[in-house]
Amino acid sequence: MIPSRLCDLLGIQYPLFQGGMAWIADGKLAAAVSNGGGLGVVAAGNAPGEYVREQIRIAASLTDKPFGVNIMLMSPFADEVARIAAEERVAVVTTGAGNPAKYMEMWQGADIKVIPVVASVAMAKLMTRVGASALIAEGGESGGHVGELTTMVLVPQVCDVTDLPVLAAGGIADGRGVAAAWMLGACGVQMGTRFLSAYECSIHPTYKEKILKAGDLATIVTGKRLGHPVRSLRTQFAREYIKAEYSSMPDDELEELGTGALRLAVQEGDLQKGCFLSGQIAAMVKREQPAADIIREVMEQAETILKGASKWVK
Ligand code: TUI
Repeated sequence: MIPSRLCDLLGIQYPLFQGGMAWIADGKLAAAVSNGGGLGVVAAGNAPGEYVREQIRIAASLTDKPFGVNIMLMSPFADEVARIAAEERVAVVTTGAGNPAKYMEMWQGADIKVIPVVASVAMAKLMTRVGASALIAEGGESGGHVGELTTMVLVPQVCDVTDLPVLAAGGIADGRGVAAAWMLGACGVQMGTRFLSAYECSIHPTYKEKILKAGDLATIVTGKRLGHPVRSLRTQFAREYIKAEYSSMPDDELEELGTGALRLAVQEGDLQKGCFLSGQIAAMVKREQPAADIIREVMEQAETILKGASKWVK
């Protein structure tokens, strides 16, 4: 067992969160992760509030364990989803792609533990000041919307400016990554890409296959010109998007090119027009497994490594 303040804080068995993957992390996946002893998270992504409420209720019907909701703050429905999370009294709200300060009071009033993703030291300080319960320090190895810093560089700097529990995210796929996160000062981890291969993850079979076959250089970051860089698999869509980004195409047309691309990847497996979000660790995802087995395997490997760590010093 690897004891963690996070387990005491949230009443979970393992200090391991499932990332709030837009269009992917539904009530079924979140419940499977929570039933496996981690913290499952329903992703709101760009979906309207009522979809999110439905998924929260599906998760609640499938597990008695705590689970969370991830609110993507760039979503046009962020206000609505933020209110619904409070109404449904989920255990945890995680946030991404922005600053959730304006919702903190409402969530705290509903007894919700707020655990924002931070991609910088400034945001870590601000979130500590406004009453977050823990922080997720996510490096740019992760899939989806990425910040500037790597996990290796971000996690210790975040740990240096907060007394809150810190989870490391980005580039973690197995027990070695978890053990490394502990060495950097984290007391928990969040994994997204590794859960794409979970049996309970209902993405299109083409998406799963692309992840299982991915190599070390399989991902690419697009969208820098528009100010929201996104890491995804290097598919035809990603290559064409990069080309357009470096062309004279106006910003609004470029924005248009990406619209609906996440849904096309997740639901249709559309390799031409879909954007297959993935972290850099895709190459380390090797087989389909139940979510509970993923969690157990990762945490057991981490425990073995951490127990043996003293052999490195004399
Ligand atoms: O949010 C994510 N990953 C995501 S969001 C997403 S959906 C999307 N769709 C289209 C375009 C963009 C996104 C897919 N993947 N990860 C958490 C994360 N948060 N990474 C970086 C940040 C972040 C960035 C800036 C957190 C706070 C922040 O603050 C900015 C500010 O307001 O100062």
